[in-house]
Amino acid sequence: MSSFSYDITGGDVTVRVIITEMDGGLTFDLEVLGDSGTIGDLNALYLDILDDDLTEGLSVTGTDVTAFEFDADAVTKVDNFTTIKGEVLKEFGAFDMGVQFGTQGIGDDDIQSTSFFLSHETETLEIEDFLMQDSAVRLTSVGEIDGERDGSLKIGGIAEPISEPEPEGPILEEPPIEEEGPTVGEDIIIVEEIPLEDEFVFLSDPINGEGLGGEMILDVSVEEEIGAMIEAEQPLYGGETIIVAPIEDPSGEWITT
Ligand SMILES: [Ca+2]
Ligand SMILES: [Ca+2]
Repeated sequence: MSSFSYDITGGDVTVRVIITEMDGGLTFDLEVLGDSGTIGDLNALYLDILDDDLTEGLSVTGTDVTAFEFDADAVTKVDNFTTIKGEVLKEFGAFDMGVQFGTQGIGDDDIQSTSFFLSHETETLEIEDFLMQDSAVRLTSVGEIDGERDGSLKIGGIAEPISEPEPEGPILEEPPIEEEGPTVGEDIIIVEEIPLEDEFVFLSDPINGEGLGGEMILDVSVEEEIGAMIEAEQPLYGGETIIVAPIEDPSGEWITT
């Protein structure tokens, strides 16, 4: 699931927009962040789309959506109370689409967050359609949280990702599993040095060895090598993970050291 987030900030208000690919369309999640203590009632989101031709065939659905407008390079308002005319229009030009939320003012709805789904009748929409495109929000009843809320705002910006777009799906890599023989290498964890005289020692497979008792995988050459080292009273693979059992009862309880 590809997704990216961007912020539109102005007049002490920040609106975060998250665009996520879903079912061939795009989900837009909007939130007035409120970090600054100033909020507003979300009235409309205006967007440019990379390919103007896509404006034919778009449709939008959402709980708070009360109207929308699609018209390449020509959208300056959805409703009279959600117009984007003024400085934002001068700076960014007319938009390709506008989506209106709720009703005017905060009497009926004070929308601090909302979502809608945008789809196209024939094309699959992708986050790239909106990445780095112009974007604007219209808010009314702007003011301090629990304060007067008597301002209004039109703010615009570029849909520049806050961080890199998320890759498609989670990446899960299975660790390689050794087919045969114990693994002796840097993946082995040092747990404890053990005295060797009275113990019967095998190297364990770090993936499969733990708690395996007699079922551990042993390479014949390693077994012989360990046997030779025990005979010669040499230290055995000092500092590496090993499984030990008392020599008098090698099939008894195995301890990972
Ligand atoms: Ca355009
Ligand atoms: Ca409202």
